[in-house]
This record gives sequence, structure tokens and C-alpha cells, in this order.
Amino acid sequence: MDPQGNVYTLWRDQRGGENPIYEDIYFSFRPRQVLWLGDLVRDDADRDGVRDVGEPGVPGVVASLYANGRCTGPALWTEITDTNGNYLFTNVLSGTHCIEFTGIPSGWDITSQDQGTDETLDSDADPASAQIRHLDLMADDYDQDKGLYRLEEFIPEGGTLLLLGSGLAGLVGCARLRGCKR
Ligand SMILES: [Ca+2]
Ligand SMILES: [Ca+2]
Ligand SMILES: [Ca+2]
Repeated sequence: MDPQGNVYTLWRDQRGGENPIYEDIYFSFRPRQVLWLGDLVRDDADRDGVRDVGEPGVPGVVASLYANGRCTGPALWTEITDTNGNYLFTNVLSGTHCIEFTGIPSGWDITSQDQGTDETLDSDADPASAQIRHLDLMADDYDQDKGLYRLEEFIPEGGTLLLLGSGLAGLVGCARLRGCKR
């Protein structure tokens, strides 16, 4: 692949066993494609780095796309996450890109990167830089996501169990998550 995202492939096919009689040389060229890239910023309420049932999207976060692997120079496009926490860049050329997130709400931080084994459920942004670097985009990609958590409201696993409501109902409501929120 060249720096513009065009893909070149060269291979050969020999016939005749150990003493080949024929050798065919093949060459293919696949021009860079126009693709979609996104698509979610979410609340990682239990701070495990993985998207769980009941963890909603976070609206109003800014995602900027750069045509290089380190988010340098001017951004190509900027999107803001919608009410469901989704963002989507359309008409993105294949090749190496970087996404940078800004506008993170006050009192929130970025959860751990690349946790678990499911690329569709993890958080891909580096917590230190708020960037997803060196994205080699070769097909539509909807799995470039970021998890956030509320700093002051997280109670780690094994921490104090709070009653969210009255009686047993409140206890069950908190115990459903490994880390409970106030
Ligand atoms: Ca989670
Ligand atoms: Ca990942
Ligand atoms: Ca992912």
C-alpha cells in the first residue's frame, strides 16, 4: 500500500514441481476507496473498558479526522456526537488516518484502551491523548469507539454498595453493575 492508500499486489505461480516449466507473473492494483468511519462515544459506567448493556452514548463530543496517523496538521472533517453518542465520517479515502476527540464533558475521563477481545465493544482512544492513531482504513469501519466515565461517581468493584432506591429494589439496581454509580 502506498501512502495514498492505493494497494499493489505482485505474485508468481510456478508449474512443474521442482523443475518449473512455466512461471506466470501476476500484478493487481486496487485504487484507494471511499469509505465510512465511526461511530460511538459512550458512557463506560462500570469503567471496565467494554461496552455493556445499559451503558448509553454520550452526545456533544467532537471527533476530528486527520489524513495521517498522528493527528497532525489541519483536520479533514469534524463531527459532533448526536443524542445517541454516534458520529460518522462519510466519504473517507482508504489509507492511514487518525481521530482526535475533544469537548469531553467536565468531570469525565477516558476509559482504558483495547480491553477484552471484541473490537466492536472496546474503547479505541488512548486515554492520554484522546486520539485513535495509525488507523489503516481498508473497508467501512464502525468500530472506532471511545468510552468515558464520570470521575466523581464511580465506585470500583468491591467498593461501598449504595442503595439507589428503597429496600431490596435499590440494592438490586446497584448490584447489576460491577461498579455502581451514585
Ligand atoms: Ca463497561
Ligand atoms: Ca480496539
Ligand atoms: Ca473498537
